[in-house]
Amino acid sequence: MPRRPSRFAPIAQVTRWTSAERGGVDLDLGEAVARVEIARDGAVRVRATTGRALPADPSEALGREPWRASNAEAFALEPAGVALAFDGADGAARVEIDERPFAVRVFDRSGREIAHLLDFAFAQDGAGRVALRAAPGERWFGLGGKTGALDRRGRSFVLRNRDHPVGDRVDPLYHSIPFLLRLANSEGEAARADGMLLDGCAPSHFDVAASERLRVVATAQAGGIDATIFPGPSPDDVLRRYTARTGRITRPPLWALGHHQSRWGYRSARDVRRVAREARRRRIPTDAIHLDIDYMDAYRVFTWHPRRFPDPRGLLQELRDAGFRVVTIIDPGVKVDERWAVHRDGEARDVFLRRRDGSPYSLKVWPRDSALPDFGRPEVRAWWGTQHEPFVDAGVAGIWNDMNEPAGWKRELRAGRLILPLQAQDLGDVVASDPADPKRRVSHESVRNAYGHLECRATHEALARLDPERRPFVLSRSGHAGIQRYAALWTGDTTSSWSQLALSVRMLLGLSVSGVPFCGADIGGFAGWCSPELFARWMQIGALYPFARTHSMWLKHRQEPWRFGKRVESIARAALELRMRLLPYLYGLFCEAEASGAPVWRPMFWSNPDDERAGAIDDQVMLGRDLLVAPVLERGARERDVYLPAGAWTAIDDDARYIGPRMVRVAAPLERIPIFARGGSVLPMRSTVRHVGEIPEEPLVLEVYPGGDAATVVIEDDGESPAYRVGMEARTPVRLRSRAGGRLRLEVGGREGEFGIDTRTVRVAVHGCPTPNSVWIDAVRLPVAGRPDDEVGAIWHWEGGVLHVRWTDAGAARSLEVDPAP
Ligand code: MIG
Repeated sequence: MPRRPSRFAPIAQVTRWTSAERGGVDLDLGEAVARVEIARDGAVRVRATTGRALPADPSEALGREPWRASNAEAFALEPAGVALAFDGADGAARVEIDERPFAVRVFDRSGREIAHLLDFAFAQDGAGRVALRAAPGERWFGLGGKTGALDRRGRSFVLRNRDHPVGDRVDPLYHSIPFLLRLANSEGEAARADGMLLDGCAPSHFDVAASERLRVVATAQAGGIDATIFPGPSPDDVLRRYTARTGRITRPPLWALGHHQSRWGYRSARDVRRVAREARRRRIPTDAIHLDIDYMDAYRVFTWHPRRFPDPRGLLQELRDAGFRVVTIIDPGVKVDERWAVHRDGEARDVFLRRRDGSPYSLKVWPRDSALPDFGRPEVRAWWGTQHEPFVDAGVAGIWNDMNEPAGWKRELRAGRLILPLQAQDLGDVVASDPADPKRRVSHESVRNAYGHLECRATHEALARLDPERRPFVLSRSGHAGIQRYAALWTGDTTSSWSQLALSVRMLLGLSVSGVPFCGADIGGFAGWCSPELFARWMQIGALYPFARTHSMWLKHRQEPWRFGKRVESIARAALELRMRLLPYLYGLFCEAEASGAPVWRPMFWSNPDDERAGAIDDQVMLGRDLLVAPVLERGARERDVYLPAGAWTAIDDDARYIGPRMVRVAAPLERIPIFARGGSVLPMRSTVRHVGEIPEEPLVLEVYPGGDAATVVIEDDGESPAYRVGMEARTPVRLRSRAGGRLRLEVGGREGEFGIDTRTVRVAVHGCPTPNSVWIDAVRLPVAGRPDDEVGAIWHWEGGVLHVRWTDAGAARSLEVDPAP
């Protein structure tokens, strides 16, 4: 909606301050008030607004976790000002408030300034603005999946959820995450990271040192200023604190980590069956099939087309038997249709958004005129959730929430199946419930960015309620800070182009550092024509997206992995088989995200914040701590330069070893995506399967890359239910001690936890291992190729630089020692 620019009046000074309870200080700013608080983990929240009412606590972005107040006490500073300090086991911060002009400075435990907020200003229409100092040399990341370079510095961004095709420079797009992660490298000091959330579900604007080189200016269109500073010093620390506030993902069901096959245009049950059959016949690992809007009856949500999908329950059962889960799309728009129960019921319960004058509101979406639920009210969310019951009951495994910016149009053209939106419609005069205070009606615009988030909340909570034995899976296009609690995000309508393949990597890294670990882009690109080569390259990296879904638009050619010829089909198979083999490692990363907020995809600077070269790289990805992925993103390229940070790195396909930091040029024939394992790592893997429900031939393989020490925990559970939360999981601690050319020791601890695992064979593969002199298990020297039923239950053999040890695993602790040849 075109808005008149707000007229800002600056805040001059603090006229009075008083200690607030629970570790804060209240400031009287004349026309405005502010409160500054320190949480027990060192996060600092600065709220300021005109009028008397501070922005609500908790806001919708925030988890249900209450603010963990510290006992910081305010004290006067000489000659003027006020300070607040706290130092505890989980964190520390000191805040100094300048009285004239009003400014807030935040210092971390070591006394370094990590934020300097100044130039607070407010407008009569409720808008608020604040500036942050940006020192030279700092990099600023975040704001979700924005286009352009991963480092946001030097550009301005709008955060207003919008349905618009992805373009290399398009802004804004579907989701809005007003969170920035700053990385400061200063001469002679260790690098440090910190973060800032500008909370609020009103649209906002970020000028990231674009108009002024040393200043980031954040403007919120409504709700005043609600900024929280999250101290580091490491990027992991920042995300741990940020997600302690905005919430974390819970473990997805294991099938959701498999490959999803989707297309706008799976028009009938027959079509879907055919896709499923082909995937199995061709051994293309696939766990889920998505049904786009085609399955519905005249695009009415929660319906099935009676002729094209006559027996959904039967279809879903049949697919389930073949190892596929089905995810159905649900748009928020409810067809305005007096003869249809869902709409009638919604009307009767007054769940839909209305115009300011109280009249019903509708906009055009696929089912023509549609009404939009007012998700800010808990009873509306509950009503929406209830609509899912027949779907869950029929066996639908997950829900895909599209069009939830929300999107719709004013005018359209229809010709057969073709619907051409002509003019986007904004919800200009629509009123919505304020999610932070549902009794209050506010303009939709002022809470717009939370719309899709709230829909996903309704959906996630409904799935958890309707089927408590299963973990919910929700996929969303729109989102807000905190969306990770409810849904995975995908990047929307991309085009099949090389530049958008590269862009997808940056967008997903952007989302990852913004607290959304479960994210993906349409493999192959949504619109446009995808060449076989592009598909092969897209699949190679797409199979390593945290969320891996092949999807495309109905007007284009079919884009299943077998549509591009035999060669590309086997490339796709290999890529997805690698994903299947990596599943234990990948699942471990999701468990980590649940426990600490750490992203699954990490930019190169993540574990190397001091390495300035790493900070500038956004065409490589760390999949967790130990795998460096260098996708090929250029047409025709058959080699690429890879930046390897300090340490030893081993290519996982040919075991070639490199020592970083250095740039290396590696071969990348079409069949290859260069991937390197960190020296000093143990990757839990398994043999491939066609879907995660299948029992792998080798359930656990520990791939060991010597060259340093490592500690990890292999986590296994039923992959399906939330029972892990009450202890139904198995945790196996693994430690590696290894030095170049020296003796290697791998300690696999005894299995802990309630989740039972049948006795099985575990294989350990030690890469880059010279012919061993001797191999010891639990201090017993093993004969070469002994029998599996030997007393220690272990055998070994050596082949091509890799030592393989197999043992019987009944959950007891084991240690492996390898003595290199003299
Ligand atoms: O305006 O449901 O981004 O993935 O296939 C198009 C049809 C509506 C947009 C989604 C896309 C989906 C499509 N939807």
